[in-house]
Amino acid sequence: MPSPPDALRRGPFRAGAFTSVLHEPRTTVVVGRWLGGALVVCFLTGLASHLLQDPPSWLAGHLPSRPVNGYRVTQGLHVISGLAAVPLVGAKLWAVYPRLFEWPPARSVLHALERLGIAVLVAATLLELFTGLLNTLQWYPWPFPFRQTHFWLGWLATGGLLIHLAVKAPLIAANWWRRAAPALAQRRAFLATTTAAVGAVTLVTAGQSVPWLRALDLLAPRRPDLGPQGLPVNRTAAQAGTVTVPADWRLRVDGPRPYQLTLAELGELPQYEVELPISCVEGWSAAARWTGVRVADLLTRAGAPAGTGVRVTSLEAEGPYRVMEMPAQYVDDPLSLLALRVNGEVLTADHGYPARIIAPNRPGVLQTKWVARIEVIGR
Ligand SMILES: Nc1nc2c(c(=O)[nH]1)N[C@H]1C(S)=C(S)[C@@H](COP(=O)(O)O)O[C@H]1N2
Ligand SMILES: [Mo]
Repeated sequence: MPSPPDALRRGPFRAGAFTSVLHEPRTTVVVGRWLGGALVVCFLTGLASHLLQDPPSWLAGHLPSRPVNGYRVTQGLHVISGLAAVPLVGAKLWAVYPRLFEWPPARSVLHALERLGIAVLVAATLLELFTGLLNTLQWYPWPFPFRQTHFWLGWLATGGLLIHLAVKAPLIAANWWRRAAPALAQRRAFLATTTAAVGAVTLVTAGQSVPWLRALDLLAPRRPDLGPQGLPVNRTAAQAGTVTVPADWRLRVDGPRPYQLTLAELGELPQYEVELPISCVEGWSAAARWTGVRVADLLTRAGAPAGTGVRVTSLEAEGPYRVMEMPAQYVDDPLSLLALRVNGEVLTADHGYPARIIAPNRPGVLQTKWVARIEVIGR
């Protein structure tokens, strides 16, 4: 490629425009290792969340209903690693940003392609972290669907990251060990500051899913122990379009022997008490004590054999979580309830009165509130 004339070399493009000694590979590699680790955890836990929430049909029957807190842990880690990645990506970009003003801007077609790849990687990563952060705040100021966009950006960022690692492998290897580079007081201070920033961000937000950090949960959007009946509400009855429960509400169960039950009749069936968390995809989770009827018992009564999945429909007029499908392994799990009570009290409207679903190891979005109908959908 022909070199651009030197007269164009101004401002940050000048030689020696950046004076910090920390724009060097060892600092970049150390921060990059932490960032890479956070992004890999975030990607894998995000993938797990996506598959649990919206499994392809070949997988739906194989998702495990145990461990009970599985989704709580993976989604907690997803949000913790994503938030930790924010200061890390800042530190990483600061270490390398002088490269943005490299001269000449492109030495060869390959070099130009490599820079383009980095642009895609940086853009996808920043957008991914930004949309994820806003999602934890339940703020969706964009016209595109969050989940699909977040999913595909995740693949783009992770693919870009793998290519980046492959291209930089020699440089990373050469700077991996401490003895590879001279010790610098500034580097130690910079890494210590970065560690402190990550620690602070984690400590003041992780309490939204880690019970013993709850007292420090200052910046997270939720305190998992605050809310009616000791449990946050993600979407109130009013936000769901003021769900009206008809005075003659009946649970309708459709299967080989369809039937309907009033709330009083449901209350007369054998009741079970389970301790299960609501693990919201938006980052908070909280355990509660639920009481109600086993979903499996309701199906047996409808003449459905074990091993049948169901579709659950809410009274809600519309909304993405109005209809939910529950594969057979969750239906058959004795912990899966049609709950009538939480923490010893009849459900309030916001927690899903008159009846809601609670099942182990499932995302909060699938814990359907204001249940109207359960229908057998086969194996
Ligand atoms: N019908 C219906 N059920 C729903 C929702 C909804 O919007 N509509 N929100 C879900 C979400 S996102 C979560 S996290 C849980 C929260 O339950 P809670 O509000 O009782 O804590 O309910 C789920 N059940
Ligand atoms: Mo949620």
